[in-house]
Amino acid sequence: MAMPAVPYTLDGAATLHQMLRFHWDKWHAQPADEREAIVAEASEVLGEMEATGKSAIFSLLGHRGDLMVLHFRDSFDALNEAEMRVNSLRLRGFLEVSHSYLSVVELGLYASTSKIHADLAEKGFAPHSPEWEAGAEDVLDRQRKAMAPRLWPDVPPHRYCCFYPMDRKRGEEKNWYVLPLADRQRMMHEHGLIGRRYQGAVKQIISGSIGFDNWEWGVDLFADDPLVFKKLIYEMRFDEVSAIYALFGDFYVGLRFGASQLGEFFAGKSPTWEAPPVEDSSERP
Ligand code: 76R
Repeated sequence: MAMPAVPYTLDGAATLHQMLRFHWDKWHAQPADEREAIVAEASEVLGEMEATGKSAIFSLLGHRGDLMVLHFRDSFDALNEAEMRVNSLRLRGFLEVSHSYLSVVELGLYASTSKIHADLAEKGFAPHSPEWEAGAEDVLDRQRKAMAPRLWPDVPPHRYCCFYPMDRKRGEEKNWYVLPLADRQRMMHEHGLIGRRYQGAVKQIISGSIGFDNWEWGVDLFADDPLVFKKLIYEMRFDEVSAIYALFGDFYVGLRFGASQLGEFFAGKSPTWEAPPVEDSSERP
């Protein structure tokens, strides 16, 4: 009996990265009291979003934008609401969206997919039959509950963020998508072993973007030392799944700061970072 080739995934927060370019010349042409009022409004609105733990502001290094605003939400509807709140700010008149990325937080279940298939087959269910689908949904539902904190994350409170999109190769010679599930499972296991050695130094959030954006995944790494990004990504390049099957897009590296510091930022200073207080998540829906 041919088993499905697709690994199960657990899908969580709707995720939007907004990369924004700031029009400094236009800004400096504004009277000081206007600028102050515009910053006060932006600090208040973005401060409210930040206090939920689900939105964060970063100062981007380099030419791909001045700011990155990251949002995790419960639905695409809530994500669009966040986007529209940013759009409605007076500050938006000085900001141009230089790039954005839409994805959904994803936990790939390479480790357990073949076990789930084997259990269902042992019960005599045919792949994709209603009993098969119901049995799989049962297991996934339990995993979804156990993994809830990782599926619905707050933005990790670290100073540096490294975001980039990725594909798995679909070439004539090397094609991830035609490999047997067992081979992909083995390679993803080895990938995970490297990653686990960086636990504590880096927090990674993988989001899936097939059907949503131009690449297949978004990778977010958060750390208090930016060199950790280079070391981790370099080490992974030598690992089979990255060496052969990984394709990368543009990298965005940002420094986190608080909405209350927007005044400093728009006065041309690089704000320092102190993790802002976040409302107790147990009080949130
Ligand atoms: O079995 C396991 O333990 C693996 C858990 C795991 C999955 C499923 C995992 C662990 N990742 C997974 C999926 Mn990852 N990851 C990246 C990059 O690829 C590169 O060379 C660089 C980009 C980094 C730095 C990284 C870090 N990972 C994925 C996927 C989806 C692929 C798919 O489903 O086919 C991609 C594209 C991807 C890429 N990964 C880890 C890390 C780290 C640090 C870990 C360990 C996390 C931990 O255990 O706490």
